[in-house]
Amino acid sequence: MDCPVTDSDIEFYQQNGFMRYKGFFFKQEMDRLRAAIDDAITSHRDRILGAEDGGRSSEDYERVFNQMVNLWVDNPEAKQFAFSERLAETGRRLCGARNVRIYHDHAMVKPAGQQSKETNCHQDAPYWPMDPVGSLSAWIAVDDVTIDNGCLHFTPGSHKFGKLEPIKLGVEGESIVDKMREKGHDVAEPVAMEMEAGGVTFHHGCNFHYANANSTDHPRRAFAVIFIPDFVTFTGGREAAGAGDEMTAGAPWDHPAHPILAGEA
Ligand SMILES: O=C(O)CCC(=O)C(=O)O
Repeated sequence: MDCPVTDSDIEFYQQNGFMRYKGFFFKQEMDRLRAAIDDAITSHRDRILGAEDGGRSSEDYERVFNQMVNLWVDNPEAKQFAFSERLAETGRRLCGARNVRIYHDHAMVKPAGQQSKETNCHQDAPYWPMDPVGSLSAWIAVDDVTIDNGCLHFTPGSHKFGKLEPIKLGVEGESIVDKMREKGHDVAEPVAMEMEAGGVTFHHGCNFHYANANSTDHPRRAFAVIFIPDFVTFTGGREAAGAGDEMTAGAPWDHPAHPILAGEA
């Protein structure tokens, strides 16, 4: 397996809480993934997450993006990417785990044009039933992503603030970076992660990140996979695969809905 991670990548990730790999996948592979996402979104509209999901409550949420989770369960094409050993091994090395499991995958299609809204600056970790922090996302650019169509922006070093209060995604003006600056914290300027289709960024669950509204004429598609390191436990309650009742709060993640994708069992 041709895993791109070097020692200096690991150091960069630990310092900054993100890492970018341009050209991680071939463009032709993204043609397949794009078709799989379009098919999933059009044929399973009932599974698009809306205002009620996980505290992300907002009537405007679908203008931020149309989001669908766990495509891997019934979409073999999407599963090839969600279960990519090279992707998982890259995440595993960056976060320094013995192994990583999948939490869930998700397609995020940011609609084009005037109705599009920004993805507010937020952390992911407050929405995840996990402790300690350390889980991370791999975010695959399925289309070319630019500042204008909603590439991600990461805030260097912000993961070191740890897990903070969740903010309301889709609510105008809600921003974790603004909240922290109002409290007098020194927060770095975010950096834009423009890249062509096939590029992948990895980000720590506590990194502050956002994406602009998509002001172009075409939807912006992304496919992300969240990895749980072996040292992270389940904190109980509701979780994305609906397996929370079959797991033990305070214990390591161990359930067929969250298989190990890289590293030793
Ligand atoms: O794709 C987006 O606009 C936001 C993605 C995001 O917040 C994430 O993957 O954690």
